[in-house]
Amino acid sequence: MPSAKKNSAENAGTVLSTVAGPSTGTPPGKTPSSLLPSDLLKKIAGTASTAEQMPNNPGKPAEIGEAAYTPPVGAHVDPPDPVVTSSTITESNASTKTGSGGPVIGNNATTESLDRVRVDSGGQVLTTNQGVPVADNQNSLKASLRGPTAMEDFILREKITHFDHERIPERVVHARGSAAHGYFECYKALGEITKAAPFAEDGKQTPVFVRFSTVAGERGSTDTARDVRGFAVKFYTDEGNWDLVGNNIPVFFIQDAMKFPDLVHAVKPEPHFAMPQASSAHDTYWDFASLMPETTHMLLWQMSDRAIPRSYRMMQGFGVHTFRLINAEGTSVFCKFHWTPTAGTHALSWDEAVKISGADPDFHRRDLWEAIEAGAYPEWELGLQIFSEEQGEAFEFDILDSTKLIPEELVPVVPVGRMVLNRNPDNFFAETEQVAFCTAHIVPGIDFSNDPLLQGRIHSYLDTQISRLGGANFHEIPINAPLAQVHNNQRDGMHRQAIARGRVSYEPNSLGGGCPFQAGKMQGFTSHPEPIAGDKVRGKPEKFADHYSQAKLFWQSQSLPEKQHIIKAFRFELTRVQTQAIRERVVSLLVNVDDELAQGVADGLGFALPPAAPDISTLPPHTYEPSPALSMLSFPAPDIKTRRVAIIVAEGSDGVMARSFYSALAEAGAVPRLVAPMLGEVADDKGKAMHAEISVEAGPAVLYDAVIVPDGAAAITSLLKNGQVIEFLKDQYRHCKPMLIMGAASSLLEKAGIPVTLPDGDADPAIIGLGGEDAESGLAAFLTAMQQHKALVRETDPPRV
Ligand code: HDE
Repeated sequence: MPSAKKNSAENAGTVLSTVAGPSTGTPPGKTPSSLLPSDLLKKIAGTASTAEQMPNNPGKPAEIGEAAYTPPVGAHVDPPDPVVTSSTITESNASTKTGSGGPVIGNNATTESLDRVRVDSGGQVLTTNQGVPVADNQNSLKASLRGPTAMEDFILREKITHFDHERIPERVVHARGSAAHGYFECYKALGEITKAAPFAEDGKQTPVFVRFSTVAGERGSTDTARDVRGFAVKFYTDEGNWDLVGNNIPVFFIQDAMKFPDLVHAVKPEPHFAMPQASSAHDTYWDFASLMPETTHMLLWQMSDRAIPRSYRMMQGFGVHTFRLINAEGTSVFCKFHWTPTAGTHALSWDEAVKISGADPDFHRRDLWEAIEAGAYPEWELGLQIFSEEQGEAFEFDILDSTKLIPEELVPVVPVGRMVLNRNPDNFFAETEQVAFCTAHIVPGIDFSNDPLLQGRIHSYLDTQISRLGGANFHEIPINAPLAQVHNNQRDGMHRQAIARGRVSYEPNSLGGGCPFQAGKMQGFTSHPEPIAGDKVRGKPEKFADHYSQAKLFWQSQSLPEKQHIIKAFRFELTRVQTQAIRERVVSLLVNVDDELAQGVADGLGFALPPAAPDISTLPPHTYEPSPALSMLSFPAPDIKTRRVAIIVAEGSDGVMARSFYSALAEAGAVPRLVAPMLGEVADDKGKAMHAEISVEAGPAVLYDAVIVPDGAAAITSLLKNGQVIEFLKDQYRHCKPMLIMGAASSLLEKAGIPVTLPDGDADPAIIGLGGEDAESGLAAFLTAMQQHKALVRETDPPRV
C-alpha cells in the first residue's frame, strides 16, 4: 500500500478541472499523487512557475520616447518542461496522423521545402479527395444502364464540384506570366552597406522564384504584345522572404499611387466592348497618357524595342524605385537595383512580334521553359547604384520620382551577385499562378524610400492577394511560405494550414513563457528612423515637374535604328487611335522632347506639328550627356547559345552540307531544326534519309533567329514552287535575320524579290553564301552575323520586301 501522504488527493479536483483553483495552500501541481496523470501535474506546476517569473511586463518602458529607437528583445523564459506550453497533454499519444507524439518544440513545419507537398501518383490507384479508391472513373452512377443519374453519386459530385471551382481571379495587372526557380549568389559580403541576409557572406546562395509577365493582357493573352515586362524576384532568405517586384524598364508612367487605377483602366480593354486585348494602341490609353505629361519619359521606353523583347532571358530588370540599404550599425544609403542578362539584350521587330502572336502566342513562356529544360540556365548579374542622402539631395531630379532614372554616369552600377534560373516549376497553377509577390516583403537590411508610388504599392500587393488567393493565409501556400520559421499570434482565417500548439495566441503572455517574443533591434526588422517634418499635404515637390529632361536623355542615347523604331511604334499606336485630338496631344508632348521625333511621328500620321504641350516646370531644364547604357545595343550577346536556326531542306538537298551545319550549330549551343515542306523522311542528294523536324506551315519564319538553305538543285527546284517557303525567306529578310544561302538556293532569293545589297549599294552583311563561299567559311561568317542577332542596316521604312 502506498503511504497516505503519497496517495493524497489534495486539490485533485483542481488538477482535473479546467476552471478555478485555490488561492492559498499547496499549489495543485505540487501535490504528488499516483492518482493523477503526472504530465498534468507537470503542466500545472510548470505553468504556475513560468507565469510567476513575469511579475510585470519589463518591455513597457522601451516603448516610450528615445528608448523606442532601440526595441529590446522581448522578455521570455524557458518553461521547465515542454508540456507546459502544450495544448494538451495527450499530444504524446502518437498516431500516423497526429505525428510522432514528441512535439518538435519551436518548429513551424509549414515553412519546410516544397518536398513536403510534392505529389507523385506513379503506381497508385485513383482515389477521391478523401482517399477512397475509385473503382470506375468512366461512368456516373445510374439507376439501370439507361436510367437517371443517382443523387448519391458522391464520386461524380466531388469531381464536378472541384472542377467547377478550379479557376481563381487572375491578377488585375500582370495576369500573363511565366516563372522559374533558381538561386541568387552574392559575390562578396556587403556587410558594410547592408545587413540583408542574401548579402551576408562571400558566395552565399539564396533560393529564388522569379516570375516574368506582361502587364495589360489577360491570363490567356499573347506573350509578344508591346508592353512593359514584369520582373518579380522572391528571395527565400534565412531572415524571411524579400520580394523585389520590378520591371524590365527602369522608370514608370506615373509618380503617385493615386493614379494607378486610372492608368490601368485606361490601358486595359475598353470597358464597353472589351477590346483591344493586350494592347495600348487604343483611344483610352493615349487619352490618359497625353493628359499626364509625366508619362512622356516612360512612353519613349514603352515605344522602344524594350517593350518587345526577344526573350525574358534577354531583358534587363530594374527595381525602379529608390530603396534604402541599412547596415548593422543602422547607417542607411540609397540604392537602385539592376538585373543585367548575360545573354545580352535583344528585341523582336514589331512586324515579327505581331506574327509571332499568331504563330506561337506562348513564345516567351516556351522559350524560358525550353532553355531551362535544355540546361541553358538563364542568368542575370545584380548591380547596385549606391548613393548617399546628400548626393541624392544634390541631383537635379528627385530620387523619389519613379519617372526618373539615375544615369550610370552619375552613379555607377556595381555588380554584387548573379542569379541563375535552373529549375522549371512542377505545376503552373500551384507555383506560377499562386505565387504572391508583395513590395511589403522586405527583410532586415532593406527599407523603403518615400517614393509615393512605392508607398502605395506597399498596401496594394497584400490587399490584392487576399482577394486573388482567397484569404489572409496566402502566405501558407507552399510557393509563398518562407524558408525562415514563422512564429506569431496570428490565427484562423480561410484555409489555415498551421496547427498552432498551446493556448497562447497573444503577447505579452506569461503562460507561454512570453513566446514568441519580439526579436529586438539587433535581430529584428526596424525601420530607418528618418526624420520627417512638414505639413500634411496632397501634392508633389518641384523637381517632379520636369517631365522632359530625362525623356530627352533617353532619346539622345538611342542608336539610329532604335530611334526609328520608336517613331514607328508611336505611328502604329496612334494610327489605331480614332480621335485626332488625342493624336495631336501626344505629339505635342513629343515636341518638348525632340524635333526629329515629333516631326517623324506627325509626318507618319499625316498632320502638321502641333505646338508644344505646356511645360509646367519652374526649374531650368537639365541637359544630360547621352548615356550609352540606355541603348539596348550596349549589351551584346557573348555567343549564340539557344538561338533557333531553321535549315530548310527538301528532297535532293545537299545532305552532307545540311548535316554539317546542323551539328556545328548544335555544338555552338544553338538550336538547329530541319524544316521541310512537310514532316517525314526527306531523301538527300545521295538518297540518304533526313528526318524533317517541323513543317514550314507549323514552324514559320518568325519562330527562328536565322535561316540556312543548303545547296541541292533538285531541292531548290521544288522549294521554288512553295509559296510558304518564299514567304519564310521574305520574313527572315524583313526581320533582319542572318541568312546562309548556299549554291542553287540563291534563286529562292530572286523569286522572293530579296535584294542582296543594302539601299546604299553595299553588300548585305548578313546574307552569306552568295559569293560562292564554301560550307566552312560560309558557316563561320554566318555564326558571326548571328551573334549580332540582327542586321539592322538592312532596314528601310517601309520594308523593301
Ligand atoms: Fe504592380 N501590381 N503596381 N508595379 N506589379 C501588381 O499585384 C500596383 C508597379 C509589378 O509576377 C498587382 O499580385 C500599384 C511598378 C509586377 O505576380 C497589384 C502600383 C512596378 C507585378 C499591383 C504598381 C510594378 C505587379 C497585381 C502603383 C515595377 C506582377 C497582382 C502604385 C517596379 C508580380 C498582384 C507577379 C503586380 C499594384 C506599379 C511591378 C494590383 C498600386 C512601378 C512585376 O497589387
